[in-house]
This record gives sequence, C-alpha cells and structure tokens, in this order.
Amino acid sequence: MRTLKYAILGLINRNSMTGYDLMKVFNLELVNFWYAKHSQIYPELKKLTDDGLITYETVLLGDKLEKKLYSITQEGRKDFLNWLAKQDQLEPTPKDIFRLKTFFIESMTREEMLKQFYYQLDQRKAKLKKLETSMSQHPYSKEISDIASPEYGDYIVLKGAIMREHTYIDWLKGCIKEIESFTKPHF
Ligand code: FER
Repeated sequence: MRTLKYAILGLINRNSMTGYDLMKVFNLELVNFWYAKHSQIYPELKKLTDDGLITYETVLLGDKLEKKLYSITQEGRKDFLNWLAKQDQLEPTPKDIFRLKTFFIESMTREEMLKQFYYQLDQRKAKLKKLETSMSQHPYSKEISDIASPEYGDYIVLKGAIMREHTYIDWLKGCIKEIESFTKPHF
C-alpha cells in the first residue's frame, strides 16, 4: 500500500497547498512520526494528479514565480475517506537495534551492559522532555477542545508518544536495577 499517497491526500484534503507547503508540513509536523524523503513527495504528487485524485491550478507567487496549487478532487476525497475507514491489521514490531542488542546481552560484560542501558536512558529522557515541552505548548491542550479539529489528531498522537516513552524508560530503569543488583562471581 502506498501510505505516502494517503499522507499527501490527507494534507491536501485539509487545505489546498503547493508542493512547497506540503513539504513544510511534512518537515514540521509529520516528521515527528512519519518520515518521508523529499524525493518521494514530488513524484507522488505527479502520480496523484495523473490518477485524477488531486488537481492543480497554476498561481503566480510574486511577480514571476509560478507555483502549482494542488487541491483534492471528489474522487481523491472518496479514496482518502475509504482508506481512513479501513481497519488495519497490526504491523510487525518495528525494528529496533537496541532491542536486538539486548537480546544478545549475554555477550556483554556487566560494565558494557550498564553503559548501553544508561546511554539509552539518557536519550529516552531527552526525547520525553522534548515531547512534554511540545505538549505544554500544544494548541489543543491550551485553547481548542473540539475533537473534530486537526489539532486533536496531533494531540492524541503526541499523548501516545509520551506514554510510550514513559514505558520505555520504566523498562530501561528496571533492567538497570536488575543488572546492578546481580552479583554473580564472573561479573
Ligand atoms: C507532535 C506529535 C507527535 C510531536 C511529536 C510527536 C514534537 C511524536 C510522535 C512519536 O514519537 O511517536 O506534535 O511534537
């Protein structure tokens, strides 16, 4: 499934925008949880246009610069809403290098284990702090309380991320505590 297709349709469904606007939203908002390469976005816009799911008008920006302003077509909106309504099966657990290393922990010394876990813990704490800062400034928690707003979607995604990081941190701390309390002679 071309998920990027739906990310783009979803954004254009909110507002008509140029490729540049779209890129900005990707870089500022979606990038938090949905990374896309710049090089993928323009070809996808072309495909969506060719398929009649979006259309564009050429607008003049300033004196000379022509830009394509994309809007969603009726067919595009139908496709997007169908995709939204579809129920998704769980995907396999995303790959995580640290988890794989953890699996092979028996080949590390106790010192290496702790070093690795403390480093992950530092990074996770920093990430959580960033997320919590975003939450404290989030427009939904401040002034909007309408679940039918784009801000609500971002807010609940962010809330989920904060909960996930708390759980991850608890797991790291639990492992550290266990490793530190373990005193087998060969350590
Ligand atoms: C945000 C929404 C989601 C945000 C971060 C996320 C920094 C992170 C999501 C994740 O890590 O799963 O507004 O702001």
